[in-house]
Amino acid sequence: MLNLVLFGPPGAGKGTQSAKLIEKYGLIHLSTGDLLRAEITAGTSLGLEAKKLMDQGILVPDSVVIGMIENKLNENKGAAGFIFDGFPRTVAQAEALDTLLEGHQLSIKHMISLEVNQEELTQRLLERGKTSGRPDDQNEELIRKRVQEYGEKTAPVAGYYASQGKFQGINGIGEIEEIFGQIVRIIEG
Ligand code: B4P
Repeated sequence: MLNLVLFGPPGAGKGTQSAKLIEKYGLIHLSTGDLLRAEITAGTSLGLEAKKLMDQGILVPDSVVIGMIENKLNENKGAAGFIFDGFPRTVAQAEALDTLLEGHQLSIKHMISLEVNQEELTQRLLERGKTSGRPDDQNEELIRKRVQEYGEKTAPVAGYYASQGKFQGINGIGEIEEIFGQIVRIIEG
């Protein structure tokens, strides 16, 4: 089973590369960002709470996203593998994911980190904001806040996977196909 974590700051291209990996390897896509936006669209109480935080560029509580991932793992027993996109975003989430996977006799094979500088991230997200309708993509100050949250809470997750020998960093700037080729080489390496 191929279980991957796709990692990187907001706008690094995790969603973009996930779509290509799913097509090539038939993996189940678990994006906590997409799951939270679905809750917001459905108007659930969880979605209403999450929206308040997401609209400020702040991470939602660990317990909320861990619970969502647990449900999805249980719903997809027998899958060819999972791609975790935008999760884990804190060390507590990474530890919880390992525990959940162990309960299913599974583990993460690679943690692939897309490295992109702040200037490029801001450009990409403002560009996406013109069409995505996402409030968190339409304001430069909010984008800066998301990148700051990433630096403070999420970047340490890289060390967690490095200590397990699973961290693989790649340059996330360049042609989408070329970046995808680098990811495939890691997987098939
Ligand atoms: P997410 O939905 O995870 O989204 P993201 O980080 O904004 O984007 P991603 O990296 O997937 O970028 P994409 O491929 O789309 O998070 C949103 C919010 O949800 C968070 O701020 C947080 O509040 C909350 N949240 C989510 N998960 C959480 C968790 N686990 N714990 C707590 N809170 C959580 O690419 C962006 C743009 O760049 C696109 O327009 C794309 O076309 C473009 N692009 C991609 N690759 C490119 C390339 N190589 N060159 C040029 N442009 C490229």
